[in-house]
Amino acid sequence: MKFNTKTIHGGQHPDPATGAVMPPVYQTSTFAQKSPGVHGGYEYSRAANPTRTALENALASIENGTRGLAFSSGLAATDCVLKLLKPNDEVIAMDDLYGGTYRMFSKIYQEFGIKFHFVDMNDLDKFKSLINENTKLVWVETPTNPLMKLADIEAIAKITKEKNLLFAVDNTFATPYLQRPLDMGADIVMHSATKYLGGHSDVIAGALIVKDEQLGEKLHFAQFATGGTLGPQDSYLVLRGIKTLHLRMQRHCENGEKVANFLSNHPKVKAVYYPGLENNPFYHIAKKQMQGGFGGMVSFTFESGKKEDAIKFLESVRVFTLAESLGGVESLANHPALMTHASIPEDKRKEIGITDDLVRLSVGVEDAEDLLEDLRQALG
Ligand code: P1T
Repeated sequence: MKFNTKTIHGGQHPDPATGAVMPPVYQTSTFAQKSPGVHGGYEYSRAANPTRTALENALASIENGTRGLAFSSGLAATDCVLKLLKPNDEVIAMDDLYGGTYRMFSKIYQEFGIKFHFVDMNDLDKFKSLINENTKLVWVETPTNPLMKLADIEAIAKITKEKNLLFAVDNTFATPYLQRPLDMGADIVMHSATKYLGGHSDVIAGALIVKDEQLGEKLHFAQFATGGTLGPQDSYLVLRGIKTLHLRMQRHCENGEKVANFLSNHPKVKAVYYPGLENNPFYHIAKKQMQGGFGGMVSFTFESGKKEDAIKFLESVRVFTLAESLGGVESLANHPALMTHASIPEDKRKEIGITDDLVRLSVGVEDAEDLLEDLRQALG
């Protein structure tokens, strides 16, 4: 099956009881047993629920994995991976990450005795120099949130395989429509399904997908034992979102390119961060590992370098909505330093380039002319 067909049919079957084409929302916490321990595969919804199973099968299908797991949020999915580690283990992570992921690593798991190194994964020598006998996990976002940096998944996977390390890729920004990390050698794909997979800004959800069945079993055990599972109604919403992922992503990419080009030619704009621009330092990696476009996320800074200009712009947008999150059909605008990445200390933010005049746009699927006109008036 090809990708677009998989978004609709991957791992899906009509409901065996009624023939319903969409899976019913099995809004139940528990399942009747014939005799103690004798049941039809479902006993308690924290362990498994048929609506969540339908979503998990779809997730595995679109990422070319063997097992998908659905969580109550993207951070719950990340948290589950960290539960594979023990005190004194070390993690090497991309230096640019969603603020909440950085917060979990540095404020929660560091306290449990796990050591984190944050590094630009494009410097493979630096990355290799940090690997030691305690290193267990490598964590990257590509493209990163919010600076749209890319990491070469194949090149990193070659090293992690050699050194026997787990390699997880947060594929939230690209989605499997553009890039399938498991096919490039990653061990775990993570999603904030709140974003493009759900696609309609109406649900908080997360996902993990793996190829290795044993690893899938370990992650499922950690999820079941600690409880961050997705409810049936929310599972249904994400599953419904996935069915139009390919259609939405196509338009997100078209509009993203138009917005990036518009901003690149605007006199008030200094830098535009979008991997689809030919002068972008990550363009060659994007061409290699992303197929079908470059996504709908665009960040930019102001020629003036002033925070006030970014705030004025964000207060002036009308079609874009000033809000956290991304990946829904509607366009959103965000100020990372004050909003999504405020949990990263100011000196760290400055060090990696999250300046106070940085604005991040999640370009939606509206008519591009309306989006460009909105940007024109807000910049004006
Ligand atoms: O919000 P949640 O579903 O828990 O997902 C966390 C998360 C993980 N990874 C990436 C790349 C993300 O962007 C996020 C959530 N991000 C936002 C809410 C945001 O506005 O950037």
